[in-house]
Amino acid sequence: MKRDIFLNTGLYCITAEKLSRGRTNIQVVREMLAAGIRIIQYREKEKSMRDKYQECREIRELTRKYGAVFIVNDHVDLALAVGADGVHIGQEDLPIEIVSHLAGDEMLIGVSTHSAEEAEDAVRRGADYIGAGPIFPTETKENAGEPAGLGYLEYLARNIDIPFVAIGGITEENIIDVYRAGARCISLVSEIVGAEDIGVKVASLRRKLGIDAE
Ligand code: 3NM
Repeated sequence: MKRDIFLNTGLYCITAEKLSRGRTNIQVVREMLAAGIRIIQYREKEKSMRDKYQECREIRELTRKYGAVFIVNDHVDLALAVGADGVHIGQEDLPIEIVSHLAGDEMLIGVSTHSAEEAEDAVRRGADYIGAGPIFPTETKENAGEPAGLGYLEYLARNIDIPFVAIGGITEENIIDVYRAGARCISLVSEIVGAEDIGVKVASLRRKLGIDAE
């Protein structure tokens, strides 16, 4: 398993309860899975660790039922505690080698990158995939930094051998440009969690990418 799951998976979905129109993370994940999404990342910056643990346990059960990959943002301990498939970390978190040592061989490690230097460093240190963003301006992530632009995706498509996920400011209007720049795995946060009907939104994004619904 490991890296292969990212090839041509299309949409990588992330929770963001505040932007979810009053729906809970769990409700949103249920809708994502029902819409055929097969990679889910739990991202939650505000709740207590205990609440995150309870939600992640539930999401682990749901994702397992659907055969979906489950990745936990920020916390390797939480990822291990619930038997997640992966952990996603940022540039300010523990070094990749340390997370990798703690997580063991089977767990996927994703790393957020914002430049060619960070991407190459993440590959050297053993990341299984990288996040590439923000591609466009976004308000969903605090201190996301200046947009890296489509040129960053073109660079990664030509130069990086591990999968990468394009993220940040991607919408139904610009997703085709992201695809054309070389991204084969794409993450849209507010566009999906904030959709009135997540199933309809996912189907419509897939049509834009020319991916058949599962
Ligand atoms: N990470 P939206 S941007 C979670 O650049 C996250 O690493 C980013 O949200 C990065 O699709 C981002 O609503 C938020 O713009 C993306």
